[in-house]
Amino acid sequence: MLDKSPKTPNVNVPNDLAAHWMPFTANRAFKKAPRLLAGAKGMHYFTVDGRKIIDAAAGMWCANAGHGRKEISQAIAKQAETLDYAPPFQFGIPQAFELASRIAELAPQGLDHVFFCNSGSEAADTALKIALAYHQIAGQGTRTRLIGRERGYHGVGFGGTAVGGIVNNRKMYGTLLAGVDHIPHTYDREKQAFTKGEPEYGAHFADELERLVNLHGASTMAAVIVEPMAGSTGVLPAPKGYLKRLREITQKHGILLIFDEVITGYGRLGYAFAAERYGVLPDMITFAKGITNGAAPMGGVIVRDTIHDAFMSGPEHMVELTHGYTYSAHPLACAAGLATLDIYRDEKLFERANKLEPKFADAVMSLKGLPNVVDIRTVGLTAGIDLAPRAEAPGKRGFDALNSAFHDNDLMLRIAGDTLALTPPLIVSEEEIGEIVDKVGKIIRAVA
Ligand code: PXG
Repeated sequence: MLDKSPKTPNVNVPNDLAAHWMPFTANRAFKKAPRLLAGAKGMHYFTVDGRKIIDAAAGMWCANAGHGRKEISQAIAKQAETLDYAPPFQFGIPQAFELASRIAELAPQGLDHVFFCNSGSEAADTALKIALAYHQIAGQGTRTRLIGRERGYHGVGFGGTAVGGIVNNRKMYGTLLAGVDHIPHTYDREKQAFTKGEPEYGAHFADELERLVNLHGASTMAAVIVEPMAGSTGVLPAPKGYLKRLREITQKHGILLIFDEVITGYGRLGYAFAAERYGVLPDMITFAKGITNGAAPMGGVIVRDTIHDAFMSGPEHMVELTHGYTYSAHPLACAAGLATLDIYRDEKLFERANKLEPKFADAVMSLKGLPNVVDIRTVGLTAGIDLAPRAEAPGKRGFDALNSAFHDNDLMLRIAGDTLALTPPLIVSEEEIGEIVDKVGKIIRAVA
């Protein structure tokens, strides 16, 4: 029940946590022992009680340039004063065009058109809708089947949930979309445990797509969507050669390939996009998070020329794609995006992540041998550490680690069940990597 009796206002700490139903959160546990944040600067958060917490999660895979970047906040403030909002349908702002050009420039050759939305979930749904519409326009309207991957995460819209492959995110929501299928995930602990970077074993998991083609028929298949590195499920880097093989199979059968780069985009794997790291050209790339350093909501889809151009026919007064959001290319997000891309460029943060990768991998691998550590995976500036689950309580050891990190070790990390994910801002120093790994070692012992 909400306590609606008069209260003394307190600017720092809310006196009632009941009203806010928190997303993807264990609400009751949180409200008993809140993890409340009040500020952020560089590599750190500050709690409401004034503790300084080192951020090993870039917020939630967003703040690649670190927190509290003045260039970004000032750009947002200036934009809010000059033009707070403009309708994105039938009107435009110069910043949106500039940002789209800058993003297209960073993307692989041939991916030259950007459709804006406000989140990774919207980006996934947008890409899936573009794929379906494209096939209709191209005279192949029978291609309606969408293929995701087990353990994949593409946000929480109905489209993204349907192609997603995390059972807890799917099982409560009915039949989702019809005509969806999944290829298997790429993880085999026995063959891959404690690998730095892309595992040698597992390219053949892509061949399962051939099996689905044989089952459903290529003429029914619209698109395959995968994360180049599966993030939310607990950091699963693509096996060597896997993405290339997916590209070959999709190309052979006229199926579009969508890379969900909501996490891997903007430097996380040491390149602007993972597509570049793997030398594989998808038909669409979805992005969000890092585009604004997390400072304003924004997502989008980068679309291949041939797909975009197919829509540009028919009477010129007609809307070519009946899709978009009130806040597509929102002025504040565009301003934040432009300022963010300046920082990434000027500070060479993608290259920085690339250079730091081996040191980061070595540091995290040093945790091998600690109690309950059953696997460690690293790629780019990201690591997943699997802890053995507590008997009869899957997820509890991970949850305990999250709490031990925040309350006792001044560290923020992400958890996926009993997997700890480390994914610090790309500005992280070698010293700070050492500090993070030391803290994680203490936490792993504390939850043993
Ligand atoms: N695609 C991918 C690959 C993602 O990682 C989304 C889509 C959805 O984005 P939005 O902006 O709609 O949330 C994501 C989101 C975690 C974690 O703990 C990861 C995400 C979200 C929340 C938690 O790993 N990724």
